[in-house]
Amino acid sequence: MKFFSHKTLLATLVLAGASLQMLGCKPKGSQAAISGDAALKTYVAPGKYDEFYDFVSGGFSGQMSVYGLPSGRLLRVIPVFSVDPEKGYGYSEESKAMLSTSNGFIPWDDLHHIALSETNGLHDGRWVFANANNTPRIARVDLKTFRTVEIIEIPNSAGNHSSPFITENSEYVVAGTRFSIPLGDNTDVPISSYKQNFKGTVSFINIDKNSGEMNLAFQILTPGVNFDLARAGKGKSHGWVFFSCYNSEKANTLLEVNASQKDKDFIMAVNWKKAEEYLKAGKGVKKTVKYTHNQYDEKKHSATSTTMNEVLVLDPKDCPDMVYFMPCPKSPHGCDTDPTGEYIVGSGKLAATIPVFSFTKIQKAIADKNFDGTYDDIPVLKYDAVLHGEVQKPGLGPLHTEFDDQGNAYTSFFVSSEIVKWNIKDLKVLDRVPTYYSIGHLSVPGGPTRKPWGKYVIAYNKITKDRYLPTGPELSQSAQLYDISGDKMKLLLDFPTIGEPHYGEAIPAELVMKNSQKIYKIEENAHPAAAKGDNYTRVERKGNEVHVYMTAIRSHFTPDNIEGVKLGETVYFHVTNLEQDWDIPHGFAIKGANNAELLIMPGETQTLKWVPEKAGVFPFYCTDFCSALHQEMQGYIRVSAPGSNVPIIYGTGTIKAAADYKATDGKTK
Ligand SMILES: [Cu+2]
Repeated sequence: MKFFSHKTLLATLVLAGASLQMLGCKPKGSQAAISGDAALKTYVAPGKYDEFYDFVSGGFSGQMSVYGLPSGRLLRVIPVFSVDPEKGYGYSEESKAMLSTSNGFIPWDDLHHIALSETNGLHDGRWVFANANNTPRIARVDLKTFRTVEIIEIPNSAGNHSSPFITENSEYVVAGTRFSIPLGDNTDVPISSYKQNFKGTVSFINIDKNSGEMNLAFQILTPGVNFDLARAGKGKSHGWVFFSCYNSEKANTLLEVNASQKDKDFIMAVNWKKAEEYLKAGKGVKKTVKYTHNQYDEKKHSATSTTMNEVLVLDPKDCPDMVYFMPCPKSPHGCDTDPTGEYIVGSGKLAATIPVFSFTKIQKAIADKNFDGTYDDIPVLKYDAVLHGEVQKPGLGPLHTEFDDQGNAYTSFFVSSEIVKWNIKDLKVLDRVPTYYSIGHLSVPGGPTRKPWGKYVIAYNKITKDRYLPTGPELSQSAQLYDISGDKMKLLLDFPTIGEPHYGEAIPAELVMKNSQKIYKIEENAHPAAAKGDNYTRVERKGNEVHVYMTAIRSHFTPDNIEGVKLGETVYFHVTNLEQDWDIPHGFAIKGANNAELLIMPGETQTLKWVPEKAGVFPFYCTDFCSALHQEMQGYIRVSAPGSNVPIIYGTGTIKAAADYKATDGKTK
């Protein structure tokens, strides 16, 4: 047996003192929280796959990121609401329409929440939905391609926070407005007239069973509160959606004080089956609005944007028995239904307890008209009549709850920076672990569904501080992975995230990877500017525009020499990637373009717009390393003075004049 020398002992004590000082105000057990086998449990050997995909919001990056779990490896950033020069998203002519709104082209948004599509209350691995919190929109990402294929704007809304929560069979995704606003024709009103003129809405966006296409089915007019989060009922509570809301005080200034006056705000319970009946009975009032509906056609490799002008609005005043309020302490954020659909958990940011409501009791209170008056003419159910019970002294600042497959709930606590595990039936606290630091949402794989897969809980944290090497004033955002397979939760892993990770949903990899698309079939390419072979390549002048119909294949562009463009003309490069192999994209970039690159997948056509600003010869090249001769994959385009008589000539290897080609069908004579 060895003894510590005095020197070693002294060093150990000094170190211990230093680390105690560093720990300072951190949660207890910061260093001891890692269990011995954490590395083994998160190790995914090189060449092996992770067990889960985790789709995580990118917050103010406007994008969604995809991680493998349990490794925490970043697999992909999917551009959704923000332009992405890496992928040409929002820069290529084809993708610009995805970011069209009633306010014009918007290159950015703030993506908060994720909803995976469901069938029979289970994740089906088809689509993932995301919300834009700034300019209200919902996006659909196709999990065959991991690409954003649809974005629908939400009218009569401002700050689409309470979104895109999904019903059990993906009948609807919902969208509750964070800000109430003046609606209708005259919105130019004093802000101080909030109580008279400001209204909220919740929207129900229908999802087509087969195509996934979204359609704004109806909106419900609500009092001027702020909607925060929502969850659909399941099982016995199928047909209902529960929305948390704060600011029942209807404050319009200094909300941190003025919207925190009442002991209880509300969870709003909406019976959407009833709403459907009212729609059928013609109770929906057509309102004139303006919103865009953007769709990406995977055959034409192009997005189109359609302006919509109408929405059906249901007013609870005309539709009794459709909307109820349940009192919920205090400024609730999370509003989560357990796997059975019987329990609805409210998480009041300023509350000292967690109220758990019973769907059975809600139904009884409605039947018995057990009301505590009304709020803007909408019945308020008696708190005690709908309450299953309260979790006592759970922690500080409860935000959000998810569930495992054993009847347990996991609630995040922002203020006390921890995850607390408790039993849904007897409401007893079972375990708590610190998070580093200030957790917002959390997620259990399958946690919002009828059959959670359990195994892990992931913390999405608001503050990172000292968890990684410092990178100046701005630090990476952070998530943490905990093992929940035993009685006690165990911290396994920290991993950095892109933007602010508000929320994520994880799904077993096997449900997604089997559908993953490898290429776009060239014979199915219906892009009007596709060149599906080198003999279709050409350069055409159309008025003030020059269109280059170009192909890319290892390792050359056709054409790679182009002359005859005149200053003042706009050049469109329509580049078709002729490859039919997985993982062989080609890129396209040209010197001095006020634009991004194109990144063109096998079989795809994309277009770069370029307005030359001076005469000269400009090189272009492939940006994505594609072969041993990738560096040779380059070309030149010559731009001449406006009055020049340089003819259009082009080619690769052999240079031809434009006259050798028929402009109409692009085929050689
Ligand atoms: Cu290349």
